[in-house]
Amino acid sequence: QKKFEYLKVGRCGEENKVAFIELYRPKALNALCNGLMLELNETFDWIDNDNTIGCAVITGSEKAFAAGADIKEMQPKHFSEVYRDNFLEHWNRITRLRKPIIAAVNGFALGGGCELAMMCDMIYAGEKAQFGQPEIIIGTIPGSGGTQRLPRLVGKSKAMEMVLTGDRIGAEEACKFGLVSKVVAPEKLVDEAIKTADRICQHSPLIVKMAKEAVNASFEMTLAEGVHFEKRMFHQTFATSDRREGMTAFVEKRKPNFSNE
Ligand code: CO8
Repeated sequence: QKKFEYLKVGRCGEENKVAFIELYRPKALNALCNGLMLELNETFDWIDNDNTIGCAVITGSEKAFAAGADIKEMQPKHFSEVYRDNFLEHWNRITRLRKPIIAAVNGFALGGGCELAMMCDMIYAGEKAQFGQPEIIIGTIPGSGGTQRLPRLVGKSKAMEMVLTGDRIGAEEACKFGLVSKVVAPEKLVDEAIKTADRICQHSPLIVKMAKEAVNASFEMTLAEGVHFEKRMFHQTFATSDRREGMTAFVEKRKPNFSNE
């Protein structure tokens, strides 16, 4: 695996099908500088293109998942520059990832860090994790989906409270509001996320992609459009060998042997 400056990337899981990404910029609490984001995007290309990878897990350190966009990098910028160069436009590459990605969040997930976690498919949190959109404190607003994804996940009142005050919420509260689906002891967090990734890897990778696409459609479509889209996708599973194998294995009382076709 390639050596990166700001990431540790590898493979794990029972059958080595899980891509593992650790944000590694300890001096700056994993603040998301441009170099780090470019390395992440390169990693996402690899995950999408490598057919032996079924799922991904992304984490940070025990102290910080990521403390936001790099404020020192942003501090001297002017409107003309950020508008002209479409600053941060490439930060949402992760939302085009077709394989599932689980964020395992210990410590701070602030600003862009919280937004990065929300762009993942699910978030598991360590008991001491803290989520927040503190941009207002430094005179700006969330710039990578925070004002849009947070209200969809936690509702308007909690999202407004977080975005307008900059106050952080802890793991339990994040779980209560639906931002996070599981809270575990910090030292068990990564293993727990890998365990879930491994479960996903047992299924047909082809059908997993279709399931992810269908769930994501619910955020972009009306209910009627979404249900129609789902039905068509459901019908399409009947064009795959893996649908036939899955149902045949059930009938024959054996484990399925999926081919990704
Ligand atoms: N950018 C750059 N450096 C940072 C950042 C950051 N976001 N966060 C922490 N650091 C650095 C500190 O400057 C410090 O470096 P140094 O030792 O050289 O002074 C080092 O990390 C350690 O930090 P602290 O000493 O502050 O550690 P504490 O434990 O005292 O405090 C906090 C931890 C509370 C997390 C504190 O560091 C903090 O408030 N950080 C800033 C959090 C923040 O405001 N984040 C939002 C940034 S704005 C943003 O994300 C815009 C989103 C744009 C879109 C993003 C797309 C994904």
